[in-house]
Amino acid sequence: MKLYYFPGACSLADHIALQWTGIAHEAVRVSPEAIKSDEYLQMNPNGTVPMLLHDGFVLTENIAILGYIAEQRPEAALLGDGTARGRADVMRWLSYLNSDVHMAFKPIFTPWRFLPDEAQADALHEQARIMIGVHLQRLDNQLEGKDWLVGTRSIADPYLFVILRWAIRKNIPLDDFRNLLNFLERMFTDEGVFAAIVSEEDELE
Ligand SMILES: N[C@@H](CCC(=O)N[C@@H](CS)C(=O)NCC(=O)O)C(=O)O
Repeated sequence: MKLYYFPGACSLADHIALQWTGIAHEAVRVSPEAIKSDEYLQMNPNGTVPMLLHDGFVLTENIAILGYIAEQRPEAALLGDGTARGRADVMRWLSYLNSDVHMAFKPIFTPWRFLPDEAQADALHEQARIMIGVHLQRLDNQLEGKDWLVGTRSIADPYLFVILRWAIRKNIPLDDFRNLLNFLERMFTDEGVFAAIVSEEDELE
C-alpha cells in the first residue's frame, strides 16, 4: 500500500492505522503544490491528502481509507467489537470528527477560502475557536471513564489524536479537558503512534 500524506495532516490518522495493523506500506510525502498537479488530480480530483493506492485501487476520503485499512486486518479489531452496533459507533465518531470537528479548523487553516476580505480573518478565527471548544468539550465528555473513544481502541482514535495536535499547534487550550489530556498522553506513549510520527518527521529532513 502507498499512503500519500502531508506531515501532521489528517493523513497521520491513516499512517497510525497502518502501524497499528502492521500492514507493509510506503508513505509518500507530497507538497501542497504536488496535490494540485494534473498527475495527482487525475487520481484524486479533490486535490487532497490522504490518498491510498493498493494494487491499482485508488482510494480517497479519510473515513473510507481508515475503514479499508482496518478491514485488511480484522484481528487488529479497529472497527469496534464485531457487532453492527459496535461498528456503527466507530463510524459515528469518525463521521463527527471528519465532518464537524475537522471542518471547524478549516477557517483557521485556510481563511481565504471563506472570506473575500482577509482583514476579517481574526473574527473568523475567534468564531472557529469557540466552535472547536464546544467540540472538544463533547469529545472530553465522551472519554469520561474510557481509554478510547468507543471504549476499545479503534480507527476513530488516531483521527482524534490528529485533531488534538492541531489544537496544540494553534494554541487552543486543552487544560480544562482532563480526559483529552489523558488520551493524548496515552497516544504519545504508543509505539505505533511514535513510529508514524517519526516516519513523517524523518521525511522532513
Ligand atoms: N474530505 C477529505 C478532506 C481531506 C482534507 O481536508 N485534507 C487536507 C489535509 S488535512 C488537505 O489535503 N488540504 C489541502 C487542500 O485542501 O488544498 C477527506 O476526508 O479525506
